[in-house]
Amino acid sequence: MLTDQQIQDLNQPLLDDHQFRYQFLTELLARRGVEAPDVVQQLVAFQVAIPSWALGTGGTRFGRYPLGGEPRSLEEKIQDVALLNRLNGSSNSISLHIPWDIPQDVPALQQQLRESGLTIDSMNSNTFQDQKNQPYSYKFGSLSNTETAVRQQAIQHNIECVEYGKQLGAKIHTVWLADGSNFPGQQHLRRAYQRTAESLASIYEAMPSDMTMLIEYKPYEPHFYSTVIPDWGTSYSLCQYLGQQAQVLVDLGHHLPNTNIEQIVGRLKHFGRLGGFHFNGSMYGDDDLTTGSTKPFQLFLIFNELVDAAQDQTLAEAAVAYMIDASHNTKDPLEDLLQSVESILGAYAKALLVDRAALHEAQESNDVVRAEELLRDAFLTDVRPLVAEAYRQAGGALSPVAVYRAGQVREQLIQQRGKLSLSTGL
Ligand code: LRH
Ligand code: MN
Ligand code: MN
Repeated sequence: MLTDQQIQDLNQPLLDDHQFRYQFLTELLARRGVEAPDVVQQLVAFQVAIPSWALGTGGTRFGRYPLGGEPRSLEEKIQDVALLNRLNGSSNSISLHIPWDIPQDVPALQQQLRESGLTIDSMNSNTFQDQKNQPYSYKFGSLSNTETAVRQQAIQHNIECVEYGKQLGAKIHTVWLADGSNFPGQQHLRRAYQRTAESLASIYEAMPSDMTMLIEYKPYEPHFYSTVIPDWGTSYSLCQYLGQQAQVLVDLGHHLPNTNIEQIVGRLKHFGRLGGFHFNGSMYGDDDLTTGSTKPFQLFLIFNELVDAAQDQTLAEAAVAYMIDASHNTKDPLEDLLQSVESILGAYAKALLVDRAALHEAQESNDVVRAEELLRDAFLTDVRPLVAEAYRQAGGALSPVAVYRAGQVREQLIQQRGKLSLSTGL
C-alpha cells in the first residue's frame, strides 16, 4: 500500500510550485534574519505520537458511523501509523490503551515496530470502563474509590500497564482518572484526593527509573459535579507528592472555555513539571475537534511558550511528550491525523519565527502594541512551504492528504479489512 516510490511520483506535479514558494519564503525570512533551513530542520526533528484509539471512527453515545477499513488489531493499528509516518515523517510512535491494545505476541510486535521505524510512546491505563470478568466496578471511582479492594484492582491494572510498557520499551505511563462525583455531598472531596495520591504512589513505586508518569487533568466528564483531578494545580500537587518522575499532562480539550492554556504551559515549564501534551481542538470542551481547527492563534501562543522555554538557558532542559488525542465521527480518521500534524507543525514553525530579542525588549519597556505586533507578524506568516519542505526532506509527501487520496488508501483498506471492520476503543 502506497510505496515510497508512489509517494515520490505523486509529489512530482507539486514540486515546481513548492520550490517557488519555498524559495520566496526563504528570501523573505532572510530579510528578517531567520534562516528557513534551520526552521525546517527543527520541523523535521519534531515528532508527535499517534494514539491507537484515533485510528478508527469514534462516535458519540448517540451513534457511530463506521467508515470501513478500520484497523481490527494492534498490528493493523501499527500499520496505519507507519503509513502516516511515511506520508509526513512526523509521527514515529504510537500510544497504546490497555486493555484495548493488549499485546498478544510481544516479540512479533517488537519486530513489526522495528521494521516500521516506530516506537511505543506511552501506555495509557483505563479505569473509566468496567471490563468483562472484572471483580469490582468503577462506578464509584477507581484509584479514589472508598473500597480498598476496588482501589487495589485499579492499582494492579496500572502496574500491569507499566509491565507492558517495560516489555515494549514505552517510557511513559499515562494516568487519566474518570473518578469524580455527580452530586454535591456524594464524595468527601479531601479524602478522595488523599486516596488517589496514595494509590498513585503505589503505581509510581512500580515504575522503572527511566519511566515517567503523566497525570492528566480534566474538569468534567464523565462526572459533572466534581472530578478528583480537575485542573493542572491538582495534577501538579500530585506530582510534587510523588517525585521527579511524575509530570503534568495538558490535554487541550480538558479546560473550561476561555481558559488561558498558554499561561498554564508557561507556569508548568517554570516549575519543571510539564511532561506532555494531548493535542486536539476544542469549541466547548473535550470535543476532540481537529487540532488548530477552531483556535489556531491559541495553538500558536502555546507553541510560543514552549519555544520560549526551550530557548531559556535558565530552565533545565526537559522533554515534553507530544501526542494527538482525538476521535472522529464524521471524518476519515487518517485524514484528520494528517491535518492535525500539519496544524501542529505550522504552529511550531510560526513560534520559531518570533523575534524573541525584540519581544523581550518590548515586554521590558512595556511597549504593548509592539509586543503584540511581533507575535502577529509571526502568526500571520504563511509557513506552509516550510512544513511541506520538512515533509519532503523526511521523504514524505508534499501534501499528505492529497497523496493519501490520490493513492486511494481508504479504498484499499476497505478492500483488505472490509466495510464493516470496527476498531476497538472509544
Ligand atoms: C480522556 C482522555 C484521556 C483518555 C483518552 C481516551 O478524556 O483524553 O487521555 O485516555 O481520552
Ligand atoms: Mn487526553
Ligand atoms: Mn479527553
